[in-house]
Amino acid sequence: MVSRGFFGRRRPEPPRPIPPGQYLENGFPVLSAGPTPRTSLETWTFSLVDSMAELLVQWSWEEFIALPQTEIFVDIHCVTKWSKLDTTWRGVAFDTLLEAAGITDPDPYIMAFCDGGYTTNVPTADLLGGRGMVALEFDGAPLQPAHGGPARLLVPHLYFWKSAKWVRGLHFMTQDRPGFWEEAGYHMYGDPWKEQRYWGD
Ligand SMILES: Nc1nc2c(c(=O)[nH]1)N[C@H]1C(S)=C(S)[C@@H](COP(=O)(O)O)O[C@H]1N2
Ligand SMILES: [Mo]
Repeated sequence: MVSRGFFGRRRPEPPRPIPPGQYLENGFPVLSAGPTPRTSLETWTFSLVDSMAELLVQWSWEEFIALPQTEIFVDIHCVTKWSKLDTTWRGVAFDTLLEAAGITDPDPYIMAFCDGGYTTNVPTADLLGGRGMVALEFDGAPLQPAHGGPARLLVPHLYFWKSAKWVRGLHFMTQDRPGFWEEAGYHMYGDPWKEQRYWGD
């Protein structure tokens, strides 16, 4: 199964433009605000929570990996100025989560929450149409713990801090609110092509 949001348009071969102020990185730097949490897959769950803090749905690991998965092929851009081209990810598209949960009219924002306490806010529309997923694999292998394994949010068209590692669920919100880095001065939206790095950009 292939997601149209990522495969629908043909991209030029590298070298191709990268967002302003970025440089190309061939490795895969690890950037974490704290230690790598270790949650056993027996107790791992993924939850969707509504704006009144009511649990809408909760999947166990076994249930989650049984959901339909998609593969995506994208460039990623970190606010610390590295960009990495042609990364391959596999996971469960946000559209699939909504469908599985029977949610047809989601609130306009989400706050991703994670093991370790990290949070980040994203407009719901930015996750729709194949543009956001919960990634379980990178480059054909299970996501390494340092890179967010067992599961991370992936929103590749926004700066990479929006791609929350060790994600455990999404809180829907009726209004936008800042997450961990957004409270500390990072931009509320974070479009790399507009260099929306910090407040006021
Ligand atoms: N839970 C959690 N997710 C996180 C972070 C974090 O500190 N904790 N750092 C963010 C930032 S600032 C970046 S650039 C990317 C880095 O992902 P990587 O370590 O896989 O390169 O993860 C994002 N997701
Ligand atoms: Mo970052």
